[in-house]
Amino acid sequence: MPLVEGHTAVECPKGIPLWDIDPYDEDILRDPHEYYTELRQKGPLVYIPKYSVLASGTFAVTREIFSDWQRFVSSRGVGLTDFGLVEPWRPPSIILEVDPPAHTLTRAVMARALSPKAVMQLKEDFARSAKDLIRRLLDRGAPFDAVVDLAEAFPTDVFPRAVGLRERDARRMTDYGAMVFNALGPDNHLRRDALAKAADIVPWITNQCSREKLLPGGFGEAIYAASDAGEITPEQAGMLVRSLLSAGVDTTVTGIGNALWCLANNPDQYALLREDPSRARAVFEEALRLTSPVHTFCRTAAADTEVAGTKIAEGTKVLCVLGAANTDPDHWDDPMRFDISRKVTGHMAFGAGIHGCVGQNVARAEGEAILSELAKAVRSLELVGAPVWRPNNAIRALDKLPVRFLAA
Ligand code: HEM
Ligand code: OVM
Repeated sequence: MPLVEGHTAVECPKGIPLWDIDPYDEDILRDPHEYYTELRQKGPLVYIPKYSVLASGTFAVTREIFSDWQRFVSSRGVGLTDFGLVEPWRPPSIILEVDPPAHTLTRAVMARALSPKAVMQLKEDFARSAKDLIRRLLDRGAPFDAVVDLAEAFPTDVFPRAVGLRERDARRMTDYGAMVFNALGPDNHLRRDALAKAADIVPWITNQCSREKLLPGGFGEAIYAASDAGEITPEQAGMLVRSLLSAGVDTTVTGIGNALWCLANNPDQYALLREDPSRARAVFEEALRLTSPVHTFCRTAAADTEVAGTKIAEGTKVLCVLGAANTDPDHWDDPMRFDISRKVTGHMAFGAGIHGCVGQNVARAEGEAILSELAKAVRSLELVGAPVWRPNNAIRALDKLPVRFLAA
């Protein structure tokens, strides 16, 4: 069987549309909503010949595929490469890129390290850091780029401390996330340019995952405690710390940046947040739904199967377009509206099923901390230039968000 983008080439299944589009075109990655709409309108599954994949954009079918780890596996990679056929660019994640039974234990260890109690203990530190950062931005008194100076600055301050990293390098941390997510896409410029930085970044990241680099009291030590208890090996503990550094920085940077973009564009909703800063959690959640920081993850069909009446051949890669599912009008009322009062539970920005984001409470704690301190200290946030999006094969993130703060 010939390969396309590292997976088995498949024919267009009978009865579904063939769509000549490149979902990884940089213009689409910057502004995906027309693509999302057309994808859903064509039906629950479409065939994209350029990459020889299926794509799913309706809420119902995307959730069905994500919830069925037996038919739609992660162990063959959650990007376009089929790990059963082509060697991946780095050793696979032992939590994201495995299926049960291997997944069960590593997931349990990670879930314990990131438990609600562990997250609760961080709240004070997150709030203090958020307050200081907003105060410094107000004191500057001039417009600034909310991507670099706020969305990146906050998680790259609090998250390394939460993990217990002795060393800090904000640039390598965010670039590693961008690399991991770009690597999920096809062999395009984005992927190549990102992977060109691997020689500089990967050894640094690997080094931070060793036990000697971790301070007591953080997520890292909690993971190594499981190796002391004989549940996992020390090598596996290091790999789980690598997962934190892969998944825990660029995602929250993007979520916070996108939430600021939503608020800057919707002053009426910002006014609601200012009235009651405890709405910060709802603001963050609705921003995640509307902007889906991780726009796409793939699954691979483990055997011949059928979804929504379509026959799917073993080895088929399916693009699960979370951004499209989260704005499906068949599931959401007025989906393009940023409405912090809507019932947003069940959105797919954190995925669904057994791989659903294990760090979601950490992400929410960060979002809540920064947005509630913002609401308390900033009367208005004004756009002073056009926002610019930064294309990435799996992340929908801003590159620039020029804003001005007025003190409350
Ligand atoms: C899994 C999104 C923050 C760690 C996932 C998945 C999504 C996601 C969609 C599902 C992957 C799949 O099913 O293939 C996000 C978003 C975040 C965020 C949008 C921020 C707004 C975090 C943070 C951490 C984290 C802060 C670490 C503290 C992980 C890990 C997995 C995961 C380890 C793999 C879980 C598994 O496979 O069982 N995330 N995430 N994430 N996330 Fe997050
Ligand atoms: C990992 C990981 C987990 C979630 C997301 C992610 C693609 C990586 O375990 O390395 O980014």
